Amino acid sequence: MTTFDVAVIGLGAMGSAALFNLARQGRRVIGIEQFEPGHDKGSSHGESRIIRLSYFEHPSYVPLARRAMEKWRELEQLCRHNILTVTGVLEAGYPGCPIVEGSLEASRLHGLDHEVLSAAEINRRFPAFKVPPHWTGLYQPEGGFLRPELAIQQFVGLAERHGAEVRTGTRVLAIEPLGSGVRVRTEAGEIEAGSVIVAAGAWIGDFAPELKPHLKLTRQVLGWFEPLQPAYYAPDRCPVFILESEDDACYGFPDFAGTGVKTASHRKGAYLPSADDLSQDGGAADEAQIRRMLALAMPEANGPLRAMRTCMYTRTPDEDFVIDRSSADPRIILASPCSGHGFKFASVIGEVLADLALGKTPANDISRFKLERFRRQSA
Ligand code: PYC
Repeated sequence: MTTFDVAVIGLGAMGSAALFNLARQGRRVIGIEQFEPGHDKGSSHGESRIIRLSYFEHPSYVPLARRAMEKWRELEQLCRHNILTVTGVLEAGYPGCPIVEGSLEASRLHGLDHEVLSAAEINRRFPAFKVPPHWTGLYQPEGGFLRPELAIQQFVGLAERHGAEVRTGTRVLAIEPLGSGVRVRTEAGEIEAGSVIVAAGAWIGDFAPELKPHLKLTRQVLGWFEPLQPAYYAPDRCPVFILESEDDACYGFPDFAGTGVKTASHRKGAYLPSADDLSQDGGAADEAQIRRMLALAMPEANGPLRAMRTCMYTRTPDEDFVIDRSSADPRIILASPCSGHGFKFASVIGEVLADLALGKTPANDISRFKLERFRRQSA
C-alpha cells in the first residue's frame, strides 16, 4: 500500500489549498474528493465570493484576511489567472446595525482604510443603490470578489503538478488511527498517511463526532437579476455589497460577467437534515426573499431573474470556524465549518493546515477556532 505524509479529505476551498501547500513543499500528499473540484454541494461555487478586510464578525479575523489577500495574489502569479478583483466593499444598514458597527470597530482597531457614509452619500456616489434615508454605511476600498471555482481548480492543478495524487468521485468511509499514522478507508480502497486533514465541508461531522452535534446545515439561495440600469452595476461603479435591514442581511456582487447582479441572503436559510439533502431547487419564495432587499435598497437591480442556484452553509453556533486537532487523535486535523464566510480565507487556511499537518506552529493566530469552546459550552 502507498503511504503518504498527509491525506486531505475534501478538495473544496480549504482542502484544495492545503493540498497545494503541502505538494509545493515536496510532501507526499493525496487529496480525496467525493465529487469533482469546483462542485456545487457546499459554499465554494456560484461565480463569486467576497473578500474583505474590515471584518464585522470580529476584529481578530483582520490579520488572517490580510494574509489571505497576499496568498491570493501569489496564486494568481503562479497560475496566471485573475482570481481576485478589487471593487471595494460597501456595507450599509439601519443605524447601529451589527454589520456596519462591527466593520467600523475592526477598521478602527486595525487602522484599515474606510469611509463612513450617510445614505445620501451612498446613493450619490454609487447609483446602484437607493438605500433608505436613515441608513448608514461603511465603504472599504480594499475588498472585492474572488472566483471560487477557478481558484479551487487552480489549487488542485498546481498541487498535481507538484506531484500530489488526486482521487475524485471517491467517498471516504472512515478514518482509523494506527500506531504509525492514520488509515483512511474509502469506497475504493485504503490509504495510509502520517496525518489527515479533514476539510469535508458539510460532511465533516461524519468524521468528528465531538463536532457533529454543534453543526447546523442551511440551504442558501443565490439569485442573478438583470439590472434595469446595467451601467450602474459594472464593477468599476458598483462595489461588492452587504446590506442589513431589520428583516435580513443580503450580500451581492456587481455584474462583472454579464450574468446579472448576484444577490443572496446571508441569514435566511432553511435547515437541511443532512449534507446529502441539498439540491438545486431555488423557487418563488426564495426569489421573493431576495427581491425584498433589492426593492428596499437597490431597485435598479430588481429586474428579471436570470438564474438561481443553491449553496449550503455549515454553521457553528457562534459562526466562527473550526480549525483544530481532533480530540480523538491529534494527527486528525479538522477544518471546515465556515458558517458561510470562509471562502476568502482558503488561501491562508491552506498554509495553516499544511503547518498543522507537518507538526509546525502556524504563523497566524488560529486560537479563536479551537474545539474546546464547544466543550466549555456543554460543561
Ligand atoms: O464571505 O464575506 C463573506 C460573506 C458575507 C456574507 C456572505 N458571505
